Parts: sequence; C-alpha cells; structure tokens
Amino acid sequence: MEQTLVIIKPDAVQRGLIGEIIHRFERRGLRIAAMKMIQISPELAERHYAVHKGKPFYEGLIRYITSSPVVVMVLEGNRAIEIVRNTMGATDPAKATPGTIRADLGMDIGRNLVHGSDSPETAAFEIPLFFSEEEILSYSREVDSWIYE
Ligand code: DAT
Ligand code: MG
Repeated sequence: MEQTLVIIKPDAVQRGLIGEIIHRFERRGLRIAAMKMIQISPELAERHYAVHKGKPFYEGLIRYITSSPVVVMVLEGNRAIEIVRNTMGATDPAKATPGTIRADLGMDIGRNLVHGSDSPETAAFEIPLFFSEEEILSYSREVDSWIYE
C-alpha cells in the first residue's frame, strides 16, 4: 500500500472546506492513516518546500502556508499518490479539470487549497517532516474488499 502526504492548506481551513476536502478523499476509498491540525512554522515550511527555493513564487508560498492553521494527513491506498493528485487537479485551478478539488473550489494558483506528494520519493521525504512513526496508524477496514478486487 502506498502512502502520501496531504495538506489542507490555510485558505481551505479559513473557507470552511476541511470537511468537503476530506469527504472527497474518503469517498474515493483512501484510508486515513494519520491526521492532525497544526500551524506550520517557517522552518518546517522551508524544509517542505525546499525544492522551490529561489523560484519567484517561493516567498509568497512560505507566507501563505504559514499564515493560518492547516490539516495534515497521511492517506493510504493502492496508487494513493496518483489518485490523490488526480483528485486534487492541476496546480493552477484555472487549468484544473472540473470535478477536481482545485477546479471546483479554487480560482488562483497561489490559493490552491490542497497539497499532495508528487512521487514515492517525495512522499517518503514529506511524511516524516510532519508525522512520527507512532502517529501513523495501521488498521484494516471491512470495506476494503469492496474497494479493491
Ligand atoms: P503542486 O502543489 O501541484 O505539487 P508545485 O509543487 O509545482 O505544485 O508547487 C507548489 C506550490 O507552489 C503550488 O501548489 C502553488 C505554488 N506555485 C507553483 N507554481 C506557481 C506559480 N507559477 N505561481 C505561483 N505559485 C505557484
Ligand atoms: Mg508539489
């Protein structure tokens, strides 16, 4: 089973969209392995977004992600990384496919509501930034035999 890090970003929390966004991931069949609400420190934001350091949008991105609380989750499932990315939609809400979170709920690339790891390597780097091993729960669900063949 693959794991991925999801962040419900400050704009989504402020706009009352936590439930809406979790609902979409839950309905797909992803299992919530860990979840908490935190305010991201500048240090953590800089580690998480290190790959974007030096880009024109970097400073604004750090200000945005640290501006207000977020909900962070580890979601698990077969091909969870790809499925979460497809559920989120393209980075720019204006270009995202209708039916995705960013298209249905967003307008601006700088307020795109949600983060999801983009590869297994990224997930392996990002998850331990936010969660200790004890915080990530392993449990089975009866419904999984109806979600997976
Ligand atoms: P994603 O979040 O879809 O993985 P990314 O990793 O390329 O996208 O960028 C991280 C975040 O940075 C993205 O969610 C929004 C912001 N961002 C990316 N490109 C941007 C741009 N051209 N202008 C403004 N913000 C941008
Ligand atoms: Mg990314």
